[in-house]
Amino acid sequence: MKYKAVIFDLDGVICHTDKYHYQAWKHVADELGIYFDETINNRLRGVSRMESFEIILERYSGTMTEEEKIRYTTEKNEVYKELLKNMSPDDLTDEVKETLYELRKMGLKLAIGSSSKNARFILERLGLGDFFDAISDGNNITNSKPDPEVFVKAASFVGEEPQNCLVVEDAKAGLQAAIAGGMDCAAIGDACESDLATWKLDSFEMLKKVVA
Ligand code: B16
Ligand code: MG
Repeated sequence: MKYKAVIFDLDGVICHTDKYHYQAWKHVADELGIYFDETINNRLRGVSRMESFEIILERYSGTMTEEEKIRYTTEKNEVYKELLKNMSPDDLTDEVKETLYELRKMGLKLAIGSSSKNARFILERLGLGDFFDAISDGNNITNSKPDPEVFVKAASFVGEEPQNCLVVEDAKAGLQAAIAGGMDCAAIGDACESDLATWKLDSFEMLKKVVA
């Protein structure tokens, strides 16, 4: 086996909360009269909540105090959490579920490395609350991707050296984070546009071949 552990990004890899992030940010952007579309939303993948808001504010002509920024990011999170309540185990595809169970059968340790502070709630909604060997998320880091902290912590939580871990990511910032942490990375979805990845996945189940 090439690796001992696989560290999965959550949003855009295990599930598609990206559409809910979009809707919640759109709500705030509309309130402020800021132009916001799917292309701008793609730049928010893997980026922390406040850094995401700073990207949205690039198109804002006014000024905003730190207090106001906290108010709007809190509002975004409230809208987002309401949308997350719509999620259920049906939002986990059979392909992702079966692949996860097969990787576990192969003896790999499986962890989450997500920038989201809502990661545990999302995993519970998906019926994966107890599945992973470790969860490293927005609550246990100081620096978000492309800083490697979230993945370095995930590797240490499962007791593996970075060189024995494979990171699976849908965001360029996540690929950069994995590389900075000394890990191989597999790109899926949007991240396939970057040439940084060790592997490019055409599908989630292709992971079984990549790790073998
Ligand atoms: P929250 P990931 C990231 O999740 C999202 O891709 C990104 O859009 C979001 O801003 C970030 O989590 C923080 O999320 O507001 O829930 O703390 O891709 O790292 O799993
Ligand atoms: Mg992601």
